[in-house]
Amino acid sequence: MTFRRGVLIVLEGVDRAGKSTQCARLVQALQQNGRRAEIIRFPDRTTQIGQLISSYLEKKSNLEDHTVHLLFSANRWELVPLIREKLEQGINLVVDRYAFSGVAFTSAKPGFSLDWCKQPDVGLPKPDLVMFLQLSPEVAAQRGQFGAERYEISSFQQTVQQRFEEIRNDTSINWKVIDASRSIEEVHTDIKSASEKTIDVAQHLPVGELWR
Ligand code: ADP
Ligand code: 2DT
Ligand code: MG
Repeated sequence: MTFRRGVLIVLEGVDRAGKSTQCARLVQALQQNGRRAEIIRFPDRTTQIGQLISSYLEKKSNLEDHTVHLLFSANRWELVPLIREKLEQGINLVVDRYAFSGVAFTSAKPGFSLDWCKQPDVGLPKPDLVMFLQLSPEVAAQRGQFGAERYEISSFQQTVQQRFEEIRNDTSINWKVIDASRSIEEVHTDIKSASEKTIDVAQHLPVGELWR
């Protein structure tokens, strides 16, 4: 039997688009189909770097904007050995936010270019598929109020949405835009089908390098 690696599938999108809900549903569905699958989320708030980030997001501490950007990136790099190990073991990884959130959120701040924001993440394991859960701010608002975390302000989120649109012009990435305004089940059906197709193709290919 030829060896098949796990694939790296990322879900991105604005706040309340349904990323966390759909990551959990996808992992469950892949497992039910007899595949190995696990969830990873960024930021991973459990590590020492993740705790610095979490405290910043909860507004319990302040960090300079470049510094926190580099910490978000470092939080991905510290997980790379684990990510590579899992993929090599044939475990499919479903990732709740990745470097695209990193670029979209920091570049929504004044004085940050997309290009500068991308640099620290150049060379990360490249996702085989990035699904962008598309949702208008109006529909997102119907899904409940913002929480109290640092970036949960509607004017900032609108700028983040614009940055995501720019980032999606990057044709080196396998993007799939998903209409996230539908029911959880309808969205899930699309996400599962795109993921299964990606697994069939990408499991035979080497893992790429992001933005390189
Ligand atoms: P995200 O991780 O993108 O911020 P969540 O998965 O946490 O989004 O979902 C935000 C809220 O919206 C939750 O209360 C969730 O139950 C609800 N929700 C998720 N998907 C849908 C959907 N397709 N339709 C309606 N409500 C949804
Ligand atoms: P959630 O835990 O609710 O997803 O919110 N963020 C995330 C960044 O600014 N840079 C990054 O690199 C990443 C991964 C998005 C986490 C918040 O952190 C922001 C919302
Ligand atoms: Mg979430």
